[in-house]
Amino acid sequence: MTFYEKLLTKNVAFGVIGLGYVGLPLAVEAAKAGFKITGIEIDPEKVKKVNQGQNYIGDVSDAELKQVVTDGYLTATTDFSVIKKLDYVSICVPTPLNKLRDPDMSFISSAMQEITRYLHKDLVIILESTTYPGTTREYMLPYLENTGLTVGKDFFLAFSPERVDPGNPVYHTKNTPKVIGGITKECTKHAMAVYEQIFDQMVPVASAETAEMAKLLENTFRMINIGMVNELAIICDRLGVDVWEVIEAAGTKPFGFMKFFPGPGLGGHCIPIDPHYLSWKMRTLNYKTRFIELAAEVNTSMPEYVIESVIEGLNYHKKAINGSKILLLGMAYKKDIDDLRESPAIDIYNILVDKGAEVMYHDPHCPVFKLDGAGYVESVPLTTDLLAEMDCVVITTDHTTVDYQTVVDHARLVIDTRNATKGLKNTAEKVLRLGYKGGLSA
Ligand code: SAJ
Repeated sequence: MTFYEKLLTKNVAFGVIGLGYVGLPLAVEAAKAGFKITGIEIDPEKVKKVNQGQNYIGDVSDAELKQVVTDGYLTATTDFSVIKKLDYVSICVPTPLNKLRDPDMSFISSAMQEITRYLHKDLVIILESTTYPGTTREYMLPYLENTGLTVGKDFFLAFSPERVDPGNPVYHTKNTPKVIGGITKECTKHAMAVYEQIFDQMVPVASAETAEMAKLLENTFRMINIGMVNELAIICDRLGVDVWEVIEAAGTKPFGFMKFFPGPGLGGHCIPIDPHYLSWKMRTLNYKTRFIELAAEVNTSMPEYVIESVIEGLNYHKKAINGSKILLLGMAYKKDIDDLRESPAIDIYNILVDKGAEVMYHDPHCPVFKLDGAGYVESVPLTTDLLAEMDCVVITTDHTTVDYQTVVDHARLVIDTRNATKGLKNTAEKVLRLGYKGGLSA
């Protein structure tokens, strides 16, 4: 049976390495498209859950996962040797930064070592993990060509960036346009052949580097604009202008503008991380990516800027941070999710503790978080008595389920880094909003 005949009859064996927030949704969508999928996952707990049809990823439907597993379309294993029998394998492993804020390629490297061990004729390999431009050609291809096989002839290699937006109610894996670029045109064609049966819209581009750069542009665009609007908050604060009103007013422009909002800093596993893959790569080519470095500088300075507001607010009440009782509302990196990765609220927590404050937090989505050194901190129940006891309440994440009018009514001082108290009553003497002190100092 030729490759294309196998394709038409869906007799293509598809593998996904890494069953996380990217890999599991991809595996389920491929299974729903009629492909027999093998999930290759190093965590035996995840393997066990998938094989029992037990979901652990918010964006995956429990019923759909159970269905594709029961119908035999999706199985999971820790055994990489299944690659011998696969026609396709997509790599969906983490690409974090290491302690020096340089790319940590260890996850891709281990996947490549395994794929190389079981590489065979006609295997199609697609990398989905966000990485620096050149990874597919310079980092991954040598592993494979060391076997003596030739790319674009004996095997096919492409890059197709994941665009999963956890919790997005509209855009999911299947209906988000999918960029894809191969090492050769033949690679793009082979990689597209299956993907176009899984995703609603494919966007083939000239090369793997083009696809790698497209993804980095998407997230660097966000990081830089958030940095710009964070600096605007500092500027408006000094000018005595309400930055939130400025942004809403500018947002009425129906073209050529996109709203971003200031915040306590930049969290998450994409936006603060991905641009550093580009700046790292350019450093190796002796080029300084000035916009990225500057935006990173502004974004990472925001927790300290929030602390300045806390000091200003406590000062108004003739209090020092040292010995004050401070409640952080929200520990997750953005609202209505339970993800703590790179959350600026954790930085703010640590700085306040270092300055001698008695700090506690309430987050309905994050019941506990791990301190850098050792130990854990648990979320406290949010009560009016607790609010009344606090010298300062900092709104670090604006989860929808918190009643901010109750917070303002019972707290003595509120530092609002998310404009969550906009339009509420009794804010004048109590609330300092990021980018507009208004109130206290007016
Ligand atoms: N943030 C601001 N101001 C803003 C927007 C975000 O301070 O105007 C902060 C958030 O509070 C958070 C961080 O930036 O701490 C990142 O927020 P995000 O809204 O970018 O959310 P993420 O990290 O979940 O980003 C993902 C990305 N998806 C992928 O990489 C596939 C990103 O490309 C999406 O644009 C984003 O979701 C989204 O739009 O929700």
